[in-house]
Amino acid sequence: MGAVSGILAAVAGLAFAQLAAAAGRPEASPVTAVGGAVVDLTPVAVREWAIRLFGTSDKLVLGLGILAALAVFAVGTGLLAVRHLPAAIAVTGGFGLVGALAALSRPEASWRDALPSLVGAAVSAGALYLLVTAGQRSRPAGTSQGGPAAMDRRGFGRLVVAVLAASAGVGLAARRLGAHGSADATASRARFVLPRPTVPAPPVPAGADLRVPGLGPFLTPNQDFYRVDTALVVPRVDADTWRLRIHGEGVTRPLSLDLRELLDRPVVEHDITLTCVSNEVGGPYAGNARWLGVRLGDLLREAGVRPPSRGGPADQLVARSVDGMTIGTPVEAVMDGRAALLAVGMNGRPLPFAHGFPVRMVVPGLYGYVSACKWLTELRLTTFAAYDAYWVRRSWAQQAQVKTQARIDTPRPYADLSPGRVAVAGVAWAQHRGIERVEVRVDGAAWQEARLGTSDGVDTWRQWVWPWEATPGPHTLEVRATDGTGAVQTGARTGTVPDGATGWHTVNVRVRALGGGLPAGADRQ
Ligand SMILES: Nc1nc2c(c(=O)[nH]1)N[C@H]1C(S)=C(S)[C@@H](COP(=O)(O)O)O[C@H]1N2
Ligand SMILES: [Mo]
Repeated sequence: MGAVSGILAAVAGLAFAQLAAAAGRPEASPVTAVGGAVVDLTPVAVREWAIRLFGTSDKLVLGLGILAALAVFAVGTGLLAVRHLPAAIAVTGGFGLVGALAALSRPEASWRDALPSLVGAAVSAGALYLLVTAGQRSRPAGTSQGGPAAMDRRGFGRLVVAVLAASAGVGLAARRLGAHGSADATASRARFVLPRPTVPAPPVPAGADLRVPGLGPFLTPNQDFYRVDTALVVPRVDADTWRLRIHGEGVTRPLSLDLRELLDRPVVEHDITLTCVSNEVGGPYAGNARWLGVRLGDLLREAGVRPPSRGGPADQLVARSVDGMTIGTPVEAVMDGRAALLAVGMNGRPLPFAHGFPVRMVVPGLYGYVSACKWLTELRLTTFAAYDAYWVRRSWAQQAQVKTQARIDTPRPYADLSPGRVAVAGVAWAQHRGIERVEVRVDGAAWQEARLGTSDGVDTWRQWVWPWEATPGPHTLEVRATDGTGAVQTGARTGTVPDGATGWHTVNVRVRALGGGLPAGADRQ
């Protein structure tokens, strides 16, 4: 009885909290707020471990973990309530306070964000009181069969059903309201027509895509593009009310622009490969897209900014997103002529919400965590000495150029292959320096030069393929790239922290004996 009451009270509290959050800010829901606080407080080693273990499902796992913890606490509180109701109600209030404090600690929070947790705790305490007192009345405590206790047992049963029904109803209403709340943003994206590029990118060269089975397309489709961010609910920003503010040190003409004003400026198109600093050697956090947007360097010049090399006082550009993420980028890199963009388009479509709609940054040559702020809302000029952005406060480097990497996409690790010709293929990247050569070696023998896909410029990855005459037995394939400056990728293995992993991607495979599937040697005469 206590356990059931505890769980039901928690469910009712969560349902009402969700409704209150949906009516205000979805980020203020207790589960999301506590989850966000956990994400921000997680030590970098644990975060990297979770990413390795769960990949991009890490958020789902976190959500399930929080719910599981809540269930345990709910059962405990219910059991306590049977013995000492006031104590259980106090504990419930305590949970409400934790949720409220978590919500208030989130970036951009206002006092209103405490309400969902407090409402949830009040409802939960009320439900707990009703359930436990009804349950206690139904205890046989010496009364005869069929007496008032049996009636009260029915009363407890009815109360259980009523609490469940109310929670389900409120939960559904919260979902409805949540969908309605983001309807303006969804509509604004549906209405948003991408501007025509003033400077279109030439078509991707025919030979860039080698079309090797097992190798992804040269341009990564938006729905397959990796996603890395701290947002537990994807921010859905209304393009009609979106604004960007540019200010800070050395800004002589501060700007505040809405989307139309931003896109009154020349719009360019550029292919850029984006990679994550958390990507292990051989890992999946790399994608290539055709981006459409306004040149950030031009916009900064318009605001009166001079790069440090021309005497400007600010060397760091801090981008801030609607969810409070801060990302610091060298002003010099943004203004050195490369295609640093405030992007609105990704592969011919408005940015998907998950990739930063309506406006994000992309800077060729820099990892995403120091360049690619999604759901952008503010650009502030400052110095690296004066300010550490979000990831820098979590032991990542202040500045980080993308390191040269090559990846074997086919064959897959531990593949079981037939002897004979095998296409070994993958991608290699060294954004803004370009890829000049890719080499493969088998079992530590001499490096063999792979064939490269046609270059689409220095800012994108290049596909590569190498024909291997595979012989029976276990084999180790290794790959290394040489960038456009002639520097050969280092084989020294380092981890992702603080500024990106190094080392050669290595894949172990097994080649069957001739005749198919027989153990090695069994087919020998
Ligand atoms: N607002 C916001 N922008 C962000 C992040 C984030 O957590 N929040 N993560 C950054 C990181 S670490 C990377 S690698 C890229 C990933 O962009 P994508 O999810 O579109 O692939 O976004 C960057 N921009
Ligand atoms: Mo990243």
